[in-house]
Amino acid sequence: MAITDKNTKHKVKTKEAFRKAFIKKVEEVSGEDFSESTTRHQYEALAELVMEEITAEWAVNNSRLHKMEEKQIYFFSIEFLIGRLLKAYVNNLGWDTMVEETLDELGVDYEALQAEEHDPALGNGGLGRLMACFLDSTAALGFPGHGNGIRYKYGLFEQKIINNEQVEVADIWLKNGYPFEIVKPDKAVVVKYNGDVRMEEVNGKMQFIHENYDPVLAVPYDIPVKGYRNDTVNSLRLWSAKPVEDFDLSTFNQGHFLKAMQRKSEAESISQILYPSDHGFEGKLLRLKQEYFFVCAGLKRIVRRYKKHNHGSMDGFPDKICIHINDTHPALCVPELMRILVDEEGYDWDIAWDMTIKSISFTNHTVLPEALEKWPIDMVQKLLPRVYQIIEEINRRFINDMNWFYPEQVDRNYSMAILKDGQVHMAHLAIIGSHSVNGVAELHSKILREETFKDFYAVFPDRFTSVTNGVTQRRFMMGSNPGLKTLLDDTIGTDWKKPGNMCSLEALLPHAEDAAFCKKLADIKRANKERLAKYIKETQGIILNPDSIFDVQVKRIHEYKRQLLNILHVILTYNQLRSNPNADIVPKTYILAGKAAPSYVYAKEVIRLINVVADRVNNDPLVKDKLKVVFVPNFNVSVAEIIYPAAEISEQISTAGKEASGTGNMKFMMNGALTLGTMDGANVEIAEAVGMDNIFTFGLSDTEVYNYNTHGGYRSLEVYESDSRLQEILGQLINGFFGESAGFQMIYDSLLLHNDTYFVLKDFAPYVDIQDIASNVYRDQKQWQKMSAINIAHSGIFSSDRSIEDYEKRVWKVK
Ligand code: HBZ
Repeated sequence: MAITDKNTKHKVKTKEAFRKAFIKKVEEVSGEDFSESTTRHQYEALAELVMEEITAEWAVNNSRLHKMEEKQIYFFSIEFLIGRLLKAYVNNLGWDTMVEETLDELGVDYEALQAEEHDPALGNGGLGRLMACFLDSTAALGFPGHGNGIRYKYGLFEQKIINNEQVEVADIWLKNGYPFEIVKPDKAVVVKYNGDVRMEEVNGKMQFIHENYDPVLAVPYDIPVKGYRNDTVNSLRLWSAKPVEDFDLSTFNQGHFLKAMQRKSEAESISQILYPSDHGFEGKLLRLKQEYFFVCAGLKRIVRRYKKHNHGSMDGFPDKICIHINDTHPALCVPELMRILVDEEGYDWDIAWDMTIKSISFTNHTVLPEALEKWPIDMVQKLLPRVYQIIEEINRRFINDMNWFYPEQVDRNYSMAILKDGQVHMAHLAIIGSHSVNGVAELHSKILREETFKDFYAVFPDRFTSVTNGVTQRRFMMGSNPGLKTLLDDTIGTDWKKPGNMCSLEALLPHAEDAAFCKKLADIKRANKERLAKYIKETQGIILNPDSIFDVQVKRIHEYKRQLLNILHVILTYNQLRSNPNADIVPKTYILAGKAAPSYVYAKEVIRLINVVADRVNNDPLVKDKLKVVFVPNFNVSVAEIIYPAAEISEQISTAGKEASGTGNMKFMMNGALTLGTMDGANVEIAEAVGMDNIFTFGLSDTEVYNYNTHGGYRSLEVYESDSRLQEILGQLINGFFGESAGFQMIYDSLLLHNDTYFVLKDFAPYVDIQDIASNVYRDQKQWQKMSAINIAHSGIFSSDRSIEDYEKRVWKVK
């Protein structure tokens, strides 16, 4: 039942209709009178009403899709970190005021109701969250674009901090059901693993027969992606693995019950768990199965739909379909599409290859060598025998062509092979099989061209492009910072909220000089800080001083992101305050959060250090109110939405050249925080946008880091020996200062014995200096608020609407 006024063409949601429908729905889901209902029932009722409204529009969109009038974009990604959806749906439907007012009148706590939704953690961090922002923007701009991934039974672990250490707890996100998905068993497909391939002549043509394989059923669950106040509803399709038959009956009948059950659990294990590492490649067979699983299932449905529309033919496929692969996890799209075109559709190799390249585009998200996917050849060959043969043929032809065109560069040619050193190089496969390769910020794309993929760039210069990331302002600004949204509406009108129009925020610039406007901006920040302080008090029992600067670093814990640099500086401040408790310093609260991969021992040590320092500092009466340190456990999208609006300093302090883009930096900026960071990733573009006077930058440049690294690194011991502050701090890490059992030898050794790979000590002094400068600017609140306003005014280009428009123009060319 859609809540509509039947007399008008447009859907009109009246408050009264909504109120009645809501009460009725609560009574239906609870079986009780409304007055007896729980928050859970109220959540379920609102979720159902929202879904009823959206699915009606979804059906219309899907039938449009079947007609293939427009080119369709498919995002293939092993992660989609979508966050809670209820409020986003309500806002995108334009129901927000109606819902807020009605619930208020009914005495229903809307925030508590929203908190009933389990935040689906189907991603690790940046790469997965980017996909969610892109889906939101694609729908907001009215483009037909859909996600294709895996419906993990367990998402990213829940992080608890026990005795200062990270403890991982399973994330059972589906335990109470999930109201925003629709399972489509009729659209299930079979994915084939293992087995043998043989050739057979059929009607005078050689055919490849794949037999004795292990079949797994891929069942799609669709989640609607509703555009902001328009009539677009796209889909996020997540695949769940099931055994083809629940029991292998023949085995079962022979009494081999355990074997039958084993097959079932082997099939189900494919979509059981999200791998919790965000920048590491582990090479596990199960992960390879996952990669082929969503690639094979996704392509099957796309091809089936296309052929249905195109009278059974795949001709013209690249004119209507873009397959966009999010890093290399879906790179098997290249051989799988070739397999479909050559083996199943009977195209000649060259034609099929041309179609494949034209259909596929590839985004790289990191230059860290440990994240590069390289699968052992024998693993791929055994698991995917026919796909492997095709990879071999792609590789053979590629090397042949290269040796033909560049006979004098045979070594270089072989270094670009897909198959070498006994491994399948997935990035090479992705580049060779795509028409477009992009990095996610200007600097990152430059590093791809000049270092990581420089040989490929020399051969395919036209394939390389750059699209700077963006984030959806509808979740991270309008949704999470309603005070700021209202202030902007009142100051410059509401047009900035229109999809694709966020750059019109520049109209704020003249107001940056206006004391009354800046006062309002400061009041909003203050209220957001109080909201965060309340959350931290309730969840951790720590009391924050909202008059202190909120200095925030929230992101995955990784050596290259240098949370260590941050905490070493906190220790320095603590030491300074201990020796002079009356020092005239601007009170500061350091807020950190983030998960470490469970097997990443060093990152977990950093978490322990942060928590140990926090314990010590927060319990020392000497520094009371001047210095606080909080590690917020279980950082996820919902926690992020409370933190970003409350931040005043955004810490973006990665070793230059390592952070491909960063997207948290953008979320902070659009909420008025000032960036304190290195010239890395998209920080460089933030600096360009706001001007060097409105950002705090420090540290080595990417070129300096590169030069050190190509000359064997730098001597961290020299820096240590010349800086007494570092000597004291590093000494404290190992001399029992933080308690008998709280030594940090591993961190100490990494900095001094192993030569400080991430240049923490090298950047320490400039970091301390820039922190001092930032604190001093904060003393001048007028200046600070002006800088904050300028940051907001220039944040428009970091909307994912802009990113999607860039992809459209540079890569997909949908129009
Ligand atoms: O992707 C992140 C980048 O670190 C971040 O700078 C960027 O903003 C974001 C979105 O583009 N990357 C990841 O989250 N993960 C990976 O890049 C990755 C790549 C290959 C793997 C595992 C992780 O095997």
